[in-house]
Amino acid sequence: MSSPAVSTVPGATAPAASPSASDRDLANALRALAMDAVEAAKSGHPGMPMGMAEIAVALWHRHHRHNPANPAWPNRDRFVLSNGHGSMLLYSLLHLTGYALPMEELRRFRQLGSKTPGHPEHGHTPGVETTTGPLGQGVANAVGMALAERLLACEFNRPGFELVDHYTYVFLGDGCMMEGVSHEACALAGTLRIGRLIAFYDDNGISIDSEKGQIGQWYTDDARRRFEAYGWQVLSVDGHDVEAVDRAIKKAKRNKDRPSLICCKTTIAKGAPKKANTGAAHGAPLGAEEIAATRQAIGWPYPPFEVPQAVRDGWDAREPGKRAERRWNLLFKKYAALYPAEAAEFTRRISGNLPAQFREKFDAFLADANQKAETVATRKASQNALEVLVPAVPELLGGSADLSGSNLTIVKGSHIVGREGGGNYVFYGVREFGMCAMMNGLALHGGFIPYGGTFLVFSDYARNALRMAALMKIRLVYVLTHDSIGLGEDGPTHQPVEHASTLRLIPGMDVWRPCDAAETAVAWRAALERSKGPTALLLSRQNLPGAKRASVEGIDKGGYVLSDAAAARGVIIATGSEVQLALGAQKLLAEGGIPVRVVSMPSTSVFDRQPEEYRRSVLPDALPRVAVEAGVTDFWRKYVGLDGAVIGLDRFGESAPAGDVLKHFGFTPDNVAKAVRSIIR
Ligand SMILES: Cc1ncc(C[n+]2csc(CCOP(=O)(O)OP(=O)(O)O)c2C)c(N)n1
Ligand SMILES: [Mg+2]
Repeated sequence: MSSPAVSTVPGATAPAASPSASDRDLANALRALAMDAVEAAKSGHPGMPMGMAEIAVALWHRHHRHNPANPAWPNRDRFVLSNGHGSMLLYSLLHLTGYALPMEELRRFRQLGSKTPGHPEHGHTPGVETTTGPLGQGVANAVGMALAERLLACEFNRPGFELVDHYTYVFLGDGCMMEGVSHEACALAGTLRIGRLIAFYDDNGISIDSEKGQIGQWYTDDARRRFEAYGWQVLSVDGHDVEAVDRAIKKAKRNKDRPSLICCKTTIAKGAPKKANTGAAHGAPLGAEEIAATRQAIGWPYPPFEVPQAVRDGWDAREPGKRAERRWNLLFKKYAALYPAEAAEFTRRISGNLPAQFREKFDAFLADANQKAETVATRKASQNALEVLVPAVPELLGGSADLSGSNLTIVKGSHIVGREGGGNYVFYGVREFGMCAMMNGLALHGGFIPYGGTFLVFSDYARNALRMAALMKIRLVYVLTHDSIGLGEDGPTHQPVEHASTLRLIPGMDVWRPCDAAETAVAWRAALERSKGPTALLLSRQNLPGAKRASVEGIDKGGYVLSDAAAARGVIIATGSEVQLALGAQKLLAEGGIPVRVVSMPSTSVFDRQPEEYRRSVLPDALPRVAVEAGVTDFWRKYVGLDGAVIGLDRFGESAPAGDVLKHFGFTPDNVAKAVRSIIR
């Protein structure tokens, strides 16, 4: 399109031409907003946004395809700020391109109730694709998002209909590079040849330690060779040269079967006369004097939080965004006419709704499992459930951190994701943290419910990703097997003792430790139906007898009376493999004339969410309580009170056959019965 001709009539007053903003202005707007917002907040990180401003111009102004009016458009490019401390860069971009993030919110950076928290929070600020700040995880999230893109494209694209064909862009700094999780996820991204993933490394030679923050004392990796070794395409540019970055992005975009790393040499706090290239600019306000000097140096005469209209117009992405989505909507309409079933399925998948009749189908399996009451390990019961779930719920995307045969996460309907094409099962390799952080990205992308397995004891390796999933309230399922000393011979390195309790302490994490096949099936159902949060399934290695219950009623309440006794004088609360001990103790006590109730408590958080009346009906105030769980005891005090007893393990386990270990530590019906006798009144 040609621009309208401007005729100059001598003597006539021509309307003041609004010159379009230069790249320099676009970048300086980002610089100014970052330094001013940090100054206003008296805290924050101005250096990174100032140093990555030109990279942001090249990407967001020339390539990033998104619609500020609809942050949920399924085929938008994804953008992840893995160096989340530079949050002001993202907030400025979202504000300037036209998201519902008014300047008022930038003025309130880091204040209570603002939309601009210290680090970007998904679900809180429109356009923030994932919560970042814990360094390294954003990169892994991005790998997950890019993998989701590829798998969805394989499943839904048809000739002439590239329904899913977006890119995933991620900014990262030295901190993300140093974090081990970036190795885990990026290595796998290289192996799986996840294309359409483009990472921008803010190579500024600065992080925090030492007076000047000069990184050479603690970080001298050759990032180029490192990523080449992973199988990435690696490009190097001057990060302050918009044209060079633009060319690199074009090249990266053309390479569709390899991820790309663009190493951008930058100067932290570029533009600040005294503080550029110093550690001082990393995480503290520049100060009024330096800010004034910076304005002078970069040629930005405007007051804080004021952006001239031409620069605003330059950044405004609402029109192109609207057009991009409109084009896609048209494409989708034509697709729907030709492929109505696929279109309906795509819409459902993106919406996050489970398939119709999910419950009916699954509940038939559940009722059957309850009736059969087979003796199986709960990890095996989980696999049995997955045999039904995987074909019925195609959004399930499984995997394991190299323990598929132990976690029993793989089923007949599992198709392994390889170097190309689709699949629904990922061999993540021995990368627990990478796996879980990737799962966050997969879930955030939409279209998938990821589940991934490892030993419960190694959930620690991944813990911060679990915490982030809970913080973001996203749906995914951790299959954590070998859930106690009952795993036996592998010994204390492999025997979790504190893990069940510590996972329960993560706000928003639902933990299930089922006692048999029926409880395991209910746990799976609850995990999938819970659209707003992650679930951890803690499963036994060893066989467990099926409990006898007339119906599965009550299991979904997290805690229920499994076996009652008339005129009960106490309650035994147990989880998982210890439920059978409780039942054994109940029998022994009954023989001795002491009737007790047994409560199975597979999920404490779910139980805690029940109405008080229900909770009191299961755990009547008047009855003394004993809790049994092969793990640390503290957590159970809240259920048994100071007068109750807890049979647990406040030390590490031992290497020996499972039966011997359990007996050695007192996990016997006899011992449970003894504890009950000691507390009944
Ligand atoms: C997992 C984790 N550890 C530590 C921190 C604290 N931290 C925030 S930024 C930073 C240094 C990051 O350096 P770099 O990525 O080079 O950022 P730059 O100073 O260049 O902006 C550290 C250690 C964190 N946010 N996350
Ligand atoms: Mg740095």
